[in-house]
Amino acid sequence: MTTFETISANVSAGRRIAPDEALFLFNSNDLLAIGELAAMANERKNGLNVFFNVNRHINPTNVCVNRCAFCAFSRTAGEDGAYTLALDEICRRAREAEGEGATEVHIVGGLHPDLAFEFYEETLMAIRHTAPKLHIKAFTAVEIEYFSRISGLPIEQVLERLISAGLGSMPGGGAEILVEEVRQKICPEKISGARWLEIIRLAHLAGLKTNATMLYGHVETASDRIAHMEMLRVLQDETGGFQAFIPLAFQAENSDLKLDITGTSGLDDLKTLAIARIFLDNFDHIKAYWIMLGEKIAQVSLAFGVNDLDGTVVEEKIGHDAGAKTPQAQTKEGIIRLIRKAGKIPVERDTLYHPICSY
Ligand code: V47
Ligand code: SF4
Repeated sequence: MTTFETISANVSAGRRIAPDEALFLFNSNDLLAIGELAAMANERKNGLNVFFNVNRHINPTNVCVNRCAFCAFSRTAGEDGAYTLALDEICRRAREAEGEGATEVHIVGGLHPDLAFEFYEETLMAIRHTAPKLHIKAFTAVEIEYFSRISGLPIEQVLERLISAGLGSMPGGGAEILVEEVRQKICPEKISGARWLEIIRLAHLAGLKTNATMLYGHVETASDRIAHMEMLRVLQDETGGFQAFIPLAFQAENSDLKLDITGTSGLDDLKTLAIARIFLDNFDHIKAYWIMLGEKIAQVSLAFGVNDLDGTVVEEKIGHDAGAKTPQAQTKEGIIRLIRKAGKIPVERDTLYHPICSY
């Protein structure tokens, strides 16, 4: 029989916990006990170090043919508020980021009906030319699949060409909840969960590191969250290509999902991050994205198994179009302060988790 004591014994001994044990934790409200287990699992991997990076997000376009029901960021071409940045403007932002000490640019956008695959290659090449010190983390598995469709090239060739053009790694977006029944409700036009996993698998085989996200706090159940994490854990066993797992707290404003909620609760946020740390024993990093969590919950999460705080960001559209009340940027000093005041050691990292400097 599963009890908290049997789970605790497994985690203490460094044994992997089973999906039904994760469900037991989701059904428990003993947040502090769950947090203590997660903190133990994290300290074993990372000690007191908490990573952060100095980065800038750029969303080249919000025009998207998918129009996922949860997404308040996307627009149809020609609609009020639709935008597409010129290549010059993308480069200007990248150059500015590099000048301000960023080491990474994070680029994701909508699936534009009229831009050719070559535009994305040119974007990478132009950034590499204009801001050569920046690592380019760009394009979700959903975008990669779209590039394959619009170019007629197989996924392997799309990845190869993007890598040649300067792609350094991929973010973890587009995963949402990988369970098909949930996807049909929140993003029926999006690639299936199985296809998302397959593209990430091919990216890992091509030598790219990626992250994995989980959009939670909408129609999904605790079992769906566990099934999602289980699929990631299986793929990670095979490829080892995931760096960080990032739960994304759903921001409910301006979404077409008619839900009776205004957002996730602090208790659910912390429990989800802590259970992720315990369950995903083969992931080195659990990242708190303060944009969606709020700075205070993100800071408290450092005592609940989290070891990475993302990031300086500078300009954020996806969460803020959906009502996020956080600022759009953090200074490096602000992040260092949040981590220090949580009793941890701030470590600036590059995208691939090489330490740059401890504070
Ligand atoms: O895929 C969209 C999510 C993702 C909403 O890999 C929403 O380092 C909450 O993936 N409420 C894009 N989330 C952002 C993303 C990301 C962010 C930070 C770091 C990394 C990384 C990746 O944003 C989308 C979708 O899952 N999203 N709408 C919303 N209303
Ligand atoms: Fe498009 Fe991504 Fe928004 Fe879905 S979540 S509508 S794919 S931008």
